[in-house]
Amino acid sequence: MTDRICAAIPAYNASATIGAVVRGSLDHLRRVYVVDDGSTDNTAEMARAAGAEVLCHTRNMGKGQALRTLFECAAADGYEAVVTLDADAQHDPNEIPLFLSAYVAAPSEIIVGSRMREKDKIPRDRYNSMHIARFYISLAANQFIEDTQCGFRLYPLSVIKTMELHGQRYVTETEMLIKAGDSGKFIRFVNVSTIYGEAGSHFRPVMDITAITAYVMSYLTIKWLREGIVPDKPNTYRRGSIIDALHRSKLVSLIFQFITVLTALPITVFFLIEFMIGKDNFASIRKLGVAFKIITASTHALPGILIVGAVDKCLSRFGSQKRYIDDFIEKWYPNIWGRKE
Ligand SMILES: Nc1nc2c(ncn2[C@@H]2O[C@H](COP(=O)(O)OP(=O)(O)O)[C@@H](O)[C@H]2O)c(=O)[nH]1
Ligand SMILES: [Mg+2]
Repeated sequence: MTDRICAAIPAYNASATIGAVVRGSLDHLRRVYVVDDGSTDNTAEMARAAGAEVLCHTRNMGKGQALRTLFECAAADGYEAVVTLDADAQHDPNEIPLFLSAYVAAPSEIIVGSRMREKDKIPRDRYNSMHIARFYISLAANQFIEDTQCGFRLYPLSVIKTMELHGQRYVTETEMLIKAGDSGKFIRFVNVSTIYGEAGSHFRPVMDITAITAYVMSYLTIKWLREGIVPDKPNTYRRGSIIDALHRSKLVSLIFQFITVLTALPITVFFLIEFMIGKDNFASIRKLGVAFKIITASTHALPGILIVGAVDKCLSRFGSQKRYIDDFIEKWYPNIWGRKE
């Protein structure tokens, strides 16, 4: 089986850690691909010295583009599936066998590492953003996904082939979960260790969270516009469908996302009314058995995050340790699936 699966590591300025990640991965898989994404340090040399096959982007194109390059390369070399790991040693390569066993049981499902077993190790602000992201991504993917932001995953390339990928930077990983889930595929998870070490992050909290939120909102808008009028069809994605057409051009995608964010609050009320009047529309929501009222309320609470966050910041200036934001997020973005973590 290790002949059919390879490791794939997107890397950007990761010279301190990439060697160990590559060597650790080679203990479990015969081939490791690294995309050096325009690094300004010697990431490529370190990866090569550790035994990886290295592809180089001439400039930094972001994690999403690096993943696309890795998928293309693995597919061209005849692999069936890839295990992706972060380059900054946040994932323990010795946990690769967990993914391989899960793949044997379910060869056509994306398998996501979940760090929620040790969620207290996640910095609280990152956890909060993951919690909100999970609420909406799970709605779009028609199922509860415990950890939507972990880069330690196994992707069967047959599943990747069923979707067009347009997301930039960190959006791509969200896009893949949504499109797989919303075309009717189950997304599996395996528990992995939660490691927050020395390495810094390239994740830009405001920009990258905004990009992910805007993408998910734009996706849900199209999904729910369709589900509002087409009965009994919870899975709305198919390769080449309207959502792909709207994201093919960067400019159109940007305008479309901007409009959906601006209109998110009134359009959710419109969807709620449609939901209350209809009987077998919004099949994905009805199947989940959740009240659309909660989703509408949560969406209207989104601006509250900025306000409560600002209040916490002000209070902390005066030496207060109180964080109202944590309770706010737990309350307004509940686990409506009732699944245990
Ligand atoms: N190829 C490429 N990979 C990136 C880039 N930014 C991040 N990564 C990869 O994505 C992983 C996770 O990114 P990181 O910045 O550590 O985000 P965090 O772990 O979510 O805080 C890194 O370890 C890299 O493997 C980028 O610009 N290009
Ligand atoms: Mg990291």
